[in-house]
Amino acid sequence: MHKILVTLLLLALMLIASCGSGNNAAEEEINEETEIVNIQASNWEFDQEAYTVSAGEIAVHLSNEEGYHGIEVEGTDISIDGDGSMITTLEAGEYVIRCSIPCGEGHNDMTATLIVQ
Ligand SMILES: [Cu+2]
Repeated sequence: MHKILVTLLLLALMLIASCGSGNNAAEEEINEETEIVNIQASNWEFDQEAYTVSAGEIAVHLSNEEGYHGIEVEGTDISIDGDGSMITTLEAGEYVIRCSIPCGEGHNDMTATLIVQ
């Protein structure tokens, strides 16, 4: 009887350990120098006209406050649908942020600028 209990306990520990190590790609490590851009989307605008960051590694977070939107940043590999995050490296410049999901009448007005200095 005691052996069975010990076996069950070990199995439980192994399950917990394997869950804990199952990192998904969205949780890539963010180092201290990574700049974070928080973008909030609603119908039909982003919360800022322009977002400014320093060149280098940046983490982009998109959250939908209202409706269902996404972003694409022209000239970069940034593409997020709905709520999500992406890490990428950008050179200095100005990039156009657009909603990537046909979200209704104001869709074409959903643009903003990402300024990388
Ligand atoms: Cu849209």
